[in-house]
Amino acid sequence: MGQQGSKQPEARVLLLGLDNAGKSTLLYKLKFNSYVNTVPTIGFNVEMIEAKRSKRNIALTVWDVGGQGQMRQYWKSFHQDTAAVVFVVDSSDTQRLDEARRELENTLRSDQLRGRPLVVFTNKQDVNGALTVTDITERFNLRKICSDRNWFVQPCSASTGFGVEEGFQRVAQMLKLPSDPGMMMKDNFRDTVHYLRSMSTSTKGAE
Ligand code: G3D
Ligand code: MG
Repeated sequence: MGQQGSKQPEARVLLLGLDNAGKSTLLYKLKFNSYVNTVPTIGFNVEMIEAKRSKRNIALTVWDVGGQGQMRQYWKSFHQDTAAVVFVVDSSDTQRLDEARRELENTLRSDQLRGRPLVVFTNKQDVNGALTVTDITERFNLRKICSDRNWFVQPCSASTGFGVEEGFQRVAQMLKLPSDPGMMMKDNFRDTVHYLRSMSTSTKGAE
């Protein structure tokens, strides 16, 4: 399809977490380096961002799937072809930490995500009293639940931008590319990448 001749590797990143964790704020901070007044995501947002991996540019399609209860049943349909999972936690919301942990555990049980790296963003570090990386690593029992995959915990504030780019650089280093052993890319993924690329080209043309 349209990707013939394109040398730039592409990979899908899933952005998950409970509603209100800060996923959409994170995505738009990364994409536009600006604060976007978010509304609860119904359905999903998807954006293409460029990242560096071993001096090469790679294109990440980042899927922000709505975190509200009724949407969570659809998370599974996004697992296919995923190169890395990003899980965003509201570190200031201690009351929902167990709910977040359960959702993460459920996600990691997916066969299609077996061996895929995980980066947890402990978001809202700008809030007084926010839990630290160490707190969340322990409360989520990450060493145990990630014994069979690469994982990393990135402190961040999607509002201020602290830790956001750094965390995504880490995602780019850790993710599994379609050319890596055991990874396959399906046509529907290629089509999505192609579509997003053509959209961003036509938007640039309109400016
Ligand atoms: P979601 O996409 O995970 O559901 P959103 O979450 O990105 O919509 O963010 C939910 C709320 O958290 C928003 O506030 C947003 O401004 C806020 N938020 C996101 N990231 C941070 C952060 O790093 N620090 C702080 N203090 N707030 C953050 P509103 O008030 O618009 O609902
Ligand atoms: Mg959202």
